[in-house]
Amino acid sequence: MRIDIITVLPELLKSPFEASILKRAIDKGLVEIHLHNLRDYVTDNYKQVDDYQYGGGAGMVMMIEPIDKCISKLKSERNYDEIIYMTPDGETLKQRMANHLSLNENMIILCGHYKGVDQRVRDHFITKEVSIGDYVLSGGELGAAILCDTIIRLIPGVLGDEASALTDSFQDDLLAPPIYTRPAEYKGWKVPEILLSGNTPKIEAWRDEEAYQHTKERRPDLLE
Ligand code: 6GU
Repeated sequence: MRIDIITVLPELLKSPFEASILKRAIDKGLVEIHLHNLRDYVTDNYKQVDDYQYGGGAGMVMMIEPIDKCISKLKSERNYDEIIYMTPDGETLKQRMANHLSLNENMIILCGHYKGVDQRVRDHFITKEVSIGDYVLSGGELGAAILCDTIIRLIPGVLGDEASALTDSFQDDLLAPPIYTRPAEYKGWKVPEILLSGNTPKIEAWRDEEAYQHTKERRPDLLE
């Protein structure tokens, strides 16, 4: 998979891809991340990427020309499955969306900033608009990092234990059951006996029930 991220703040997006699972995925050659600084696509001397909005009103708007230049150059080099715009009024990111996007080969992610982008960018270039939740971020960069994380960890070979992505919270619309490791007793607090029994079918049944109860308590909306 190849992800091209277009941003006015590339520094903000460097560290997530230089650590942990995402770095390992890149090192293994399973994913390529390319950061594009929108200012590199500005022709005027002031390196201006935003301007006042027509009709008046507070806040700057990202201009169409540098975005067009960047997206058009990328599109001339390869085909893209999706051109995503990160915005609070996009479709809310859910596990199902991450699962679908993880099957793609090439994607562009455009990070919104200021008030957002000129509507013509959304009308003519964008194929999907994504929000990461009902709150406002200063820009789309942190949202893009989260979107990339959810997608990349699903690519086969990225996680060491192939089975573990399938047992995550939300993967079957349930929250994860409680987990424990050594010691079996700490300050008198015991690990549930069943987990020490070695009886795999019983352990699985216990985990399923715990996941169900946990979900019913915390996120009953997931069971509807
Ligand atoms: Cl993707 N961008 C911004 N600016 N705010 C958000 C968001 C994205 N998702 C939720 N809030």
